[in-house]
Amino acid sequence: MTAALPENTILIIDDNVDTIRLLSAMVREQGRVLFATSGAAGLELARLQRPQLILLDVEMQGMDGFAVNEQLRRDPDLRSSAVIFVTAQSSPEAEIACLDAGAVDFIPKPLNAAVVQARVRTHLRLQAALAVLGDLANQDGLTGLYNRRYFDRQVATEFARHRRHQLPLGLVLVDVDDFKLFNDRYGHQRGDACLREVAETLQDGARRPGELAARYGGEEFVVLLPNTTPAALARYGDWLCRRIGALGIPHAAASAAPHVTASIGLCARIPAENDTVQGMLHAADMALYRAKRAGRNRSVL
Ligand code: GH3
Ligand code: MG
Ligand code: MG
Ligand code: MG
Ligand code: MG
Repeated sequence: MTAALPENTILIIDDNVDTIRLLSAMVREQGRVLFATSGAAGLELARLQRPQLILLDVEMQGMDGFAVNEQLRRDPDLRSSAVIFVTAQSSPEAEIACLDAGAVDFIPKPLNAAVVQARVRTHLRLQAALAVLGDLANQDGLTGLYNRRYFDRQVATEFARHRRHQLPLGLVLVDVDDFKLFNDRYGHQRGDACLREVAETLQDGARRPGELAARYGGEEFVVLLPNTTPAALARYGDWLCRRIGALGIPHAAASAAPHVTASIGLCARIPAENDTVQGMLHAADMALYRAKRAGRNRSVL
């Protein structure tokens, strides 16, 4: 028997309490087991607990299994939970209908403990592999920060949310100063190590809920700060600039200081009706350009 991985959560949705009891007993070694006796309650739990796997009864009072599954597949937050249908209708047509609906598998009743466990084991393994791939797809390989692709997706969502609620969105563009000279002088390996240290500083400065630091490309980074006023963003930019300088990474060829510094361009505003993410990023980029022109190692709004 495999030890239960603490991160695995299995949600059982079934309107029959006896079936829930039976299934729970079968899979309890394989993860944390939650249950709901109706589709609506199951969706609520799935939203709160994000289970890896949902064992879903097909025939239920009220919302049936197919209706629950449709809601799960439609919701981007719930889509990553894999559904296994559990049903007494074991015709080939019923099985095909379950898989066509987007379920990963089908378990026929009457339940056989060894079969249920084998299927759950297999799908928990696949779910773990998918989670790893998902993380990799969003991550920058050198620094471990989120990558541009993930940032682009998140910033679009956040921009829309800030526009809807009329909140100020803060964007921070960070560009390492004279980095070409750094590479020329110290070599690419030291250059890579330098980018990792700067990235760690950015990660450290973006720990509150909703904050996000990403590698934008090359020696450029971006930080997204939800609900941040221009005044607060200006303070953040200055603080971040000091933090990067305080790393004290020697850079004898730099123009602004004998250590590695960065220039920072800021943009904070409540998105107007005709505003775009590109417009805000462009504004931050213009501010960054002014920071460079003014002598680098500074933050400009
Ligand atoms: P400025 O102060 O105007 O920003 O000057 P800069 O030299 O930093 O800017 P430039 O755009 O001329 O050069 C950026 C350098 O960053 C050139 C490129 O080789 C280096 N770079 C980009 N990505 C990486 C990387 O992943 N590792 C290393 N070591 N260097 C990188
Ligand atoms: Mg039922
Ligand atoms: Mg650059
Ligand atoms: Mg440049
Ligand atoms: Mg640079």
